[in-house]
Amino acid sequence: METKRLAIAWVAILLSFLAVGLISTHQDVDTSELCLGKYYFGNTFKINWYKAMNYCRSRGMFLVSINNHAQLNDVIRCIQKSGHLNLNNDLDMWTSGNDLGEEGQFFFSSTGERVTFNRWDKGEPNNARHGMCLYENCVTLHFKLHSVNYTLGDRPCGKEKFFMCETL
Ligand SMILES: [Ca+2]
Ligand SMILES: [Ca+2]
Repeated sequence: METKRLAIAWVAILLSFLAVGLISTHQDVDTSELCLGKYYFGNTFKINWYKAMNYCRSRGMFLVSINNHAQLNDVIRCIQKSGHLNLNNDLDMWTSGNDLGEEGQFFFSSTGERVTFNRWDKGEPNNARHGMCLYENCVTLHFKLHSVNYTLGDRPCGKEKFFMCETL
């Protein structure tokens, strides 16, 4: 009797593992459709930073983190490949960088890494004030033709912008 109960318990455990396996398979990203098998450039609609985080997670991905030159070069390749800059002179795109946890302490929330890549635009991050008590706590990658060359800056998190997701 005891053995039978144990067997049933084991089967139940096995089935639950299988179920979890099926669910995670379902959420797996089709990397063949991604730029460099890794990046999704969200340049068809603008959303605020929080929604960009949710959007990437809902696709089994993460809001992009750019913490070294290799990562930046891949991101730039994907932006160029999209043709976005053929039609637009500038781009301000959400990354997962933010100082929401503590003012002035910037982390990429998708990886948990501190922002160590010194790619800040001149005068950034400046935690600029917008209105009564709204400051800048979320990080974009910024490009502007003939002036800003893919640099980081802090912006108000509620502002709607393009974004990029990545697989980790
Ligand atoms: Ca800030
Ligand atoms: Ca700023």
